[in-house]
Amino acid sequence: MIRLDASDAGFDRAFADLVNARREADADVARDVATIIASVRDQGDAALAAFTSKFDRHELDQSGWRIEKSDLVAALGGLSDELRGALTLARDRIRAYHEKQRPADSDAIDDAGVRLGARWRGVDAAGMYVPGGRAAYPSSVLMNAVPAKVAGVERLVMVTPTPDGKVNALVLAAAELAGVDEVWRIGGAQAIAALAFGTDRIAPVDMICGPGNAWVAEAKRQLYGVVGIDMVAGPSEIVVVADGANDPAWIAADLLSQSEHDPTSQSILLTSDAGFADAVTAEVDAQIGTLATRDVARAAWDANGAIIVVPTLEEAMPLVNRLAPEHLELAVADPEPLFDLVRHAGSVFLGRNTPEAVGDYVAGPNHVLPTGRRARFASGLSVLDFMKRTSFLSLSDEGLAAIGPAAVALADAEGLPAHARSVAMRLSTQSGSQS
Ligand code: HSO
Ligand code: ZN
Repeated sequence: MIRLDASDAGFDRAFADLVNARREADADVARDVATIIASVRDQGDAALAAFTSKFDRHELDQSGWRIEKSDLVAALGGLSDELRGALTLARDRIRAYHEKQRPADSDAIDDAGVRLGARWRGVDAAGMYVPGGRAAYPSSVLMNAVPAKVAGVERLVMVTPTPDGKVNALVLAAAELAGVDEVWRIGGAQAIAALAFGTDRIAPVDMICGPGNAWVAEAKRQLYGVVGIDMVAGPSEIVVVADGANDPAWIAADLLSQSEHDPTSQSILLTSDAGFADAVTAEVDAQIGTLATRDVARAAWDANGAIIVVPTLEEAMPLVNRLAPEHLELAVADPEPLFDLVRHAGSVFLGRNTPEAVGDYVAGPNHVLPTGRRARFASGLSVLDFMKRTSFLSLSDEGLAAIGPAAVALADAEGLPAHARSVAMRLSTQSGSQS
């Protein structure tokens, strides 16, 4: 953890280092991923079986390539009532929030008499990556699958590694609740390549969503263009802006809720109260050892944690905008004036009573958010990521007469005579029929 004070002489430099610190994949990953992608493109299912044997230590021909619908139903049925109820509440709230994102079609005749509009349609097939191991979160299954289904995606294909052949019942239960259509037991860059190109067994998809490790993220980046992708996700982060009236234990818990995700996660506190900064530091140290996730949380907090003391919380906000954090908590009694100053953040948690963890699970907005300062130009996962827009136009005689001559002039200027002629011919027929 580093502690900075905005009024210190070297602050600008130290803050710039914090903003620019790279916590993402290196060139070796890119090279390995390119090799894996090429193998899957050329050898299809045989490559998938070989990589699964090597990385996940089971043979797909024996353990089974797919997880069947009956297994998903059984996984859901096997949950405790409490957990099934919690997942169902989460699913319903996420669905209600995302249903409001469904865009409206447009269709209107403008002043020139030209009919113009756009129609939104879902992609036919989407692939969803679900990590194995530490980050196999049922909540993320819901956050990815529900917007896809709200968008009208008919074939939603989940891929997930089953290390040593072990399936994750919670993930399967969430898949069933969310309406996933197909599940394949493959993971890593090879699974992304299979979704993009298709194999004999697996039909290709049109876009791919879902978080993954550095290899998965790199595979999505390399295959963008062959398929659509939701985003390139990097390590998670939280920025908490808090005054001295908060309970230091609450704020410490919030910071640790992000640190425990991954050793590369980042948690940053900005506060105007130096004594509060000391108290939170002590609380983090006290709480961290009590977590079952302490090794990960400690590694992340030690390497990437930061506490920054600022003269006033208003002065924290330009720093927040430079960080463009994935999650931003404004832990003050009246967050509105600070909220008005936020320009770049994936999701904002307003007030002392709104911890990020509620948004991770059950509030409704998506928890798949832009990381690594991408909130400067990107947004959280939404229904729109699974849709595309088709524009349309239709010209009446009147409309063609109004705007056609300008098209002819521009076609002539660009040296494209067939363009000019295709418009001009229609215009002359029209003027002929009028005379
Ligand atoms: N905070 C994570 C999402 C998550 N948290 C899933 C718990 N489970 C990234 O936004
Ligand atoms: Zn989380």
